[in-house]
Amino acid sequence: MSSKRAPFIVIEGLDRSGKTTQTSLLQSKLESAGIATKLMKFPDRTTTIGQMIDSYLKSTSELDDHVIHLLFSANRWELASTIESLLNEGTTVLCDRYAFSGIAFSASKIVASSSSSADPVVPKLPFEWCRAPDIGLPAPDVVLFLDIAPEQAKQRGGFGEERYEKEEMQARVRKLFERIGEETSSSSLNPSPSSSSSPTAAERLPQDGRNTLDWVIVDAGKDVESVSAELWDAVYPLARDGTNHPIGKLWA
Ligand code: FDM
Repeated sequence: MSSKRAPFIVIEGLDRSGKTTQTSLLQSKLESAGIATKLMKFPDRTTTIGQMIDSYLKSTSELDDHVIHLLFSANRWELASTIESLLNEGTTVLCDRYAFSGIAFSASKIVASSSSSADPVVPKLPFEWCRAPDIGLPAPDVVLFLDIAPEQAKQRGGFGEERYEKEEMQARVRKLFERIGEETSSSSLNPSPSSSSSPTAAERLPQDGRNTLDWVIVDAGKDVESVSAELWDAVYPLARDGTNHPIGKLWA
Protein backbone atom coordinates (compact mmCIF):
# COMPACT_ATOMS: atom_id res chain seq x y z
CA MET A 1 0.00 0.00 0.00
CA SER A 2 2.93 2.42 -0.67
CA SER A 3 1.18 5.68 -1.71
CA LYS A 4 -2.10 4.54 -0.28
CA ARG A 5 -3.49 4.93 3.18
CA ALA A 6 -5.75 2.64 5.18
CA PRO A 7 -9.49 3.37 5.47
CA PHE A 8 -11.37 4.84 8.40
CA ILE A 9 -14.47 2.76 9.11
CA VAL A 10 -17.14 3.82 11.60
CA ILE A 11 -19.92 1.64 13.00
CA GLU A 12 -22.97 3.46 14.32
CA GLY A 13 -26.28 2.23 15.70
CA LEU A 14 -28.77 2.26 18.52
CA ASP A 15 -28.12 0.56 21.83
CA ARG A 16 -28.81 -3.20 21.49
CA SER A 17 -28.23 -3.11 17.74
CA GLY A 18 -25.33 -5.54 18.20
CA LYS A 19 -22.79 -2.82 17.46
CA THR A 20 -20.18 -3.97 19.98
CA THR A 21 -20.44 -7.64 18.94
CA GLN A 22 -20.26 -6.74 15.26
CA THR A 23 -17.36 -4.35 15.70
CA SER A 24 -15.25 -6.96 17.44
CA LEU A 25 -16.24 -9.67 14.91
CA LEU A 26 -15.22 -7.37 12.08
CA GLN A 27 -11.93 -6.61 13.78
CA SER A 28 -11.15 -10.35 14.15
CA LYS A 29 -12.03 -11.01 10.52
CA LEU A 30 -9.86 -8.13 9.30
CA GLU A 31 -6.93 -9.28 11.40
CA SER A 32 -7.35 -12.88 10.24
CA ALA A 33 -7.15 -11.54 6.69
CA GLY A 34 -3.79 -9.95 7.57
CA ILE A 35 -5.12 -6.38 7.71
CA ALA A 36 -3.63 -4.32 10.55
CA THR A 37 -6.60 -2.86 12.40
CA LYS A 38 -6.97 -0.54 15.36
CA LEU A 39 -10.25 -0.72 17.22
CA MET A 40 -11.34 2.60 18.72
CA LYS A 41 -14.46 3.54 20.60
CA PHE A 42 -16.17 6.81 21.41
CA PRO A 43 -16.66 7.89 24.05
CA ASP A 44 -13.10 6.86 24.91
CA ARG A 45 -13.60 6.71 28.67
CA THR A 46 -9.87 6.33 29.44
CA THR A 47 -8.87 9.98 28.93
CA THR A 48 -9.47 12.76 31.47
CA ILE A 49 -12.33 14.08 29.35
CA GLY A 50 -13.59 10.50 28.87
CA GLN A 51 -13.75 10.02 32.64
CA MET A 52 -15.99 13.10 32.94
CA ILE A 53 -18.25 11.65 30.22
CA ASP A 54 -18.30 8.28 31.96
CA SER A 55 -19.46 9.72 35.25
CA TYR A 56 -22.15 11.77 33.47
CA LEU A 57 -23.44 8.67 31.62
CA LYS A 58 -23.53 6.71 34.88
CA SER A 59 -25.40 9.63 36.49
CA THR A 60 -22.77 10.11 39.15
CA SER A 61 -22.37 13.69 37.95
CA GLU A 62 -24.65 16.30 36.36
CA LEU A 63 -23.56 18.57 33.52
CA ASP A 64 -25.30 21.16 31.40
CA ASP A 65 -26.43 19.63 28.06
CA HIS A 66 -24.19 22.00 26.11
CA VAL A 67 -21.19 21.08 28.23
CA ILE A 68 -21.56 17.31 27.86
CA HIS A 69 -22.08 17.70 24.13
CA LEU A 70 -18.85 19.68 23.81
CA LEU A 71 -17.00 17.14 25.96
CA PHE A 72 -18.07 14.29 23.65
CA SER A 73 -16.74 16.33 20.71
CA ALA A 74 -13.51 17.25 22.56
CA ASN A 75 -13.04 13.54 23.29
CA ARG A 76 -12.94 12.95 19.51
CA TRP A 77 -10.67 15.92 18.83
CA GLU A 78 -8.13 14.69 21.38
CA LEU A 79 -7.75 11.51 19.28
CA ALA A 80 -8.06 13.08 15.83
CA SER A 81 -4.33 13.24 15.12
CA THR A 82 -3.88 9.64 16.33
CA ILE A 83 -6.54 8.51 13.84
CA GLU A 84 -4.79 10.35 11.01
CA SER A 85 -1.39 8.91 11.90
CA LEU A 86 -2.75 5.36 12.03
CA LEU A 87 -4.42 5.71 8.63
CA ASN A 88 -1.28 7.17 7.05
CA GLU A 89 0.81 4.33 8.55
CA GLY A 90 -1.50 1.80 6.88
CA THR A 91 -3.53 0.73 9.90
CA THR A 92 -7.26 0.44 9.28
CA VAL A 93 -9.19 2.30 11.97
CA LEU A 94 -12.43 0.65 13.02
CA CYS A 95 -14.40 2.90 15.29
CA ASP A 96 -17.40 2.09 17.47
CA ARG A 97 -19.48 5.36 17.38
CA TYR A 98 -18.28 8.77 16.18
CA ALA A 99 -19.63 12.27 15.54
CA PHE A 100 -22.92 10.91 14.16
CA SER A 101 -23.79 9.57 17.63
CA GLY A 102 -22.75 12.94 18.97
CA ILE A 103 -25.46 14.71 16.99
CA ALA A 104 -28.13 12.00 17.22
CA PHE A 105 -28.03 11.69 21.01
CA SER A 106 -27.65 15.36 21.92
CA ALA A 107 -30.23 16.59 19.40
CA SER A 108 -32.72 13.99 20.66
CA LYS A 109 -32.91 15.64 24.10
CA ILE A 110 -36.21 17.44 24.41
CA VAL A 111 -37.66 20.04 26.74
CA ALA A 112 -39.37 18.06 29.53
CA SER A 113 -42.84 19.56 29.23
CA SER A 114 -43.10 18.52 25.59
CA SER A 115 -42.36 14.83 26.15
CA SER A 116 -45.68 13.60 27.50
CA SER A 117 -48.24 16.06 26.15
CA ALA A 118 -49.70 16.96 22.78
CA ASP A 119 -47.35 19.96 22.62
CA PRO A 120 -44.83 19.99 19.79
CA VAL A 121 -41.57 18.30 20.72
CA VAL A 122 -39.00 21.00 21.48
CA PRO A 123 -35.34 20.01 21.16
CA LYS A 124 -33.04 21.37 23.85
CA LEU A 125 -30.13 21.73 21.42
CA PRO A 126 -30.56 22.65 17.74
CA PHE A 127 -29.32 20.07 15.22
CA GLU A 128 -26.90 22.52 13.58
CA TRP A 129 -25.48 23.55 16.93
CA CYS A 130 -24.83 19.89 17.70
CA ARG A 131 -23.04 19.34 14.40
CA ALA A 132 -20.79 22.41 14.58
CA PRO A 133 -18.04 21.30 17.02
CA ASP A 134 -17.29 18.17 14.96
CA ILE A 135 -16.83 20.02 11.66
CA GLY A 136 -13.32 19.33 10.38
CA LEU A 137 -12.68 16.04 12.24
CA PRO A 138 -11.12 13.25 10.17
CA ALA A 139 -13.97 11.96 8.01
CA PRO A 140 -14.64 8.24 7.83
CA ASP A 141 -14.53 6.61 4.41
CA VAL A 142 -17.53 4.49 5.30
CA VAL A 143 -20.17 4.52 8.02
CA LEU A 144 -21.95 1.24 8.69
CA PHE A 145 -25.24 2.06 10.35
CA LEU A 146 -26.78 -0.91 12.21
CA ASP A 147 -30.47 -0.22 11.99
CA ILE A 148 -32.98 -1.81 14.36
CA ALA A 149 -36.45 -0.79 15.56
CA PRO A 150 -36.34 0.28 19.22
CA GLU A 151 -39.11 -2.27 20.03
CA GLN A 152 -37.00 -5.08 18.57
CA ALA A 153 -33.91 -3.75 20.34
CA LYS A 154 -35.82 -3.86 23.61
CA GLN A 155 -36.78 -7.51 23.06
CA ARG A 156 -33.08 -8.34 23.04
CA GLY A 157 -32.99 -7.94 26.79
CA GLY A 158 -34.01 -4.38 27.52
CA PHE A 159 -31.86 -1.33 27.77
CA GLY A 160 -29.19 -1.00 30.43
CA GLU A 161 -28.62 1.36 33.27
CA GLU A 162 -27.02 4.32 31.52
CA ARG A 163 -28.59 7.72 31.10
CA TYR A 164 -29.74 7.50 27.46
CA GLU A 165 -30.96 3.88 27.46
CA LYS A 166 -34.70 4.57 27.34
CA GLU A 167 -37.06 3.46 24.58
CA GLU A 168 -38.57 6.91 23.78
CA MET A 169 -35.14 8.48 23.52
CA GLN A 170 -33.88 5.65 21.30
CA ALA A 171 -36.82 6.22 18.93
CA ARG A 172 -35.88 9.89 18.54
CA VAL A 173 -32.21 8.95 18.15
CA ARG A 174 -33.11 6.55 15.32
CA LYS A 175 -34.99 9.30 13.44
CA LEU A 176 -32.04 11.64 13.83
CA PHE A 177 -29.63 8.99 12.55
CA GLU A 178 -31.92 8.65 9.52
CA ARG A 179 -31.70 12.38 8.92
CA ILE A 180 -27.93 12.42 9.38
CA GLY A 181 -27.56 9.51 6.94
CA GLU A 182 -29.66 11.28 4.32
CA GLU A 183 -27.92 14.62 4.74
CA THR A 184 -24.46 13.13 4.88
CA SER A 185 -25.12 11.01 1.79
CA SER A 186 -26.42 13.96 -0.22
CA SER A 187 -23.75 16.40 0.94
CA SER A 188 -20.61 17.17 -1.04
CA LEU A 189 -18.87 14.51 1.01
CA ASN A 190 -20.88 11.83 -0.75
CA PRO A 191 -22.48 12.39 -4.11
CA SER A 192 -23.95 8.85 -4.27
CA PRO A 193 -26.50 7.85 -1.60
CA SER A 194 -26.01 4.23 -0.70
CA SER A 195 -27.71 1.27 0.89
CA SER A 196 -26.61 -2.25 1.75
CA SER A 197 -27.94 -3.56 -1.57
CA SER A 198 -25.77 -1.15 -3.56
CA PRO A 199 -22.24 -1.99 -4.73
CA THR A 200 -19.62 -2.22 -2.00
CA ALA A 201 -17.99 0.90 -0.61
CA ALA A 202 -14.78 0.23 -2.54
CA GLU A 203 -16.67 -0.07 -5.82
CA ARG A 204 -18.44 3.24 -5.27
CA LEU A 205 -15.33 5.27 -4.52
CA PRO A 206 -14.54 7.61 -7.40
CA GLN A 207 -10.98 7.51 -8.70
CA ASP A 208 -10.28 11.24 -8.81
CA GLY A 209 -9.20 11.81 -5.22
CA ARG A 210 -12.51 13.47 -4.33
CA ASN A 211 -13.61 13.41 -0.73
CA THR A 212 -16.29 10.75 -0.14
CA LEU A 213 -18.23 9.24 2.71
CA ASP A 214 -20.45 6.19 2.24
CA TRP A 215 -23.38 5.68 4.59
CA VAL A 216 -24.35 2.00 4.48
CA ILE A 217 -27.57 0.96 6.23
CA VAL A 218 -27.49 -2.61 7.52
CA ASP A 219 -30.55 -4.42 8.88
CA ALA A 220 -29.35 -5.30 12.39
CA GLY A 221 -32.53 -7.28 13.10
CA LYS A 222 -31.05 -10.26 11.25
CA ASP A 223 -28.97 -12.97 12.92
CA VAL A 224 -25.40 -12.24 13.97
CA GLU A 225 -23.77 -14.19 11.10
CA SER A 226 -25.85 -12.52 8.37
CA VAL A 227 -25.14 -9.05 9.69
CA SER A 228 -21.46 -9.88 10.04
CA ALA A 229 -21.32 -11.18 6.44
CA GLU A 230 -22.96 -8.00 5.17
CA LEU A 231 -20.51 -5.79 7.03
CA TRP A 232 -17.62 -7.83 5.71
CA ASP A 233 -18.78 -7.46 2.10
CA ALA A 234 -19.14 -3.72 2.61
CA VAL A 235 -15.62 -3.14 3.92
CA TYR A 236 -13.27 -5.95 2.90
CA PRO A 237 -12.29 -4.69 -0.58
CA LEU A 238 -11.64 -1.22 0.80
CA ALA A 239 -9.61 -2.52 3.76
CA ARG A 240 -7.64 -4.92 1.53
CA ASP A 241 -6.79 -2.36 -1.16
CA GLY A 242 -6.56 0.86 0.87
CA THR A 243 -7.37 4.17 -0.77
CA ASN A 244 -5.58 6.97 -2.61
CA HIS A 245 -7.95 9.62 -1.31
CA PRO A 246 -6.58 12.10 1.18
CA ILE A 247 -8.21 11.88 4.60
CA GLY A 248 -11.38 13.95 4.38
CA LYS A 249 -12.59 16.59 6.82
CA LEU A 250 -16.02 15.94 8.22
CA TRP A 251 -18.68 18.39 6.96
CA ALA A 252 -15.97 20.92 6.06
N1 FDM B 1 -23.02 9.23 23.00
C1 FDM B 1 -21.94 8.75 22.37
C2 FDM B 1 -23.35 10.58 22.96
O1 FDM B 1 -24.35 11.01 23.53
N2 FDM B 1 -22.56 11.43 22.25
C3 FDM B 1 -21.45 10.99 21.59
O2 FDM B 1 -20.74 11.79 20.95
C4 FDM B 1 -21.12 9.60 21.65
C5 FDM B 1 -19.90 9.07 20.96
O3 FDM B 1 -23.05 7.84 24.88
F1 FDM B 1 -25.80 6.34 24.83
C6 FDM B 1 -23.84 8.33 23.83
C7 FDM B 1 -24.37 7.11 23.14
C8 FDM B 1 -24.55 6.14 24.27
C9 FDM B 1 -23.53 6.57 25.29
O4 FDM B 1 -22.04 4.93 24.38
C10 FDM B 1 -22.40 5.62 25.53
P1 FDM B 1 -21.59 3.38 24.48
O5 FDM B 1 -21.37 2.98 23.04
O6 FDM B 1 -22.74 2.64 25.13
O7 FDM B 1 -20.35 3.36 25.32
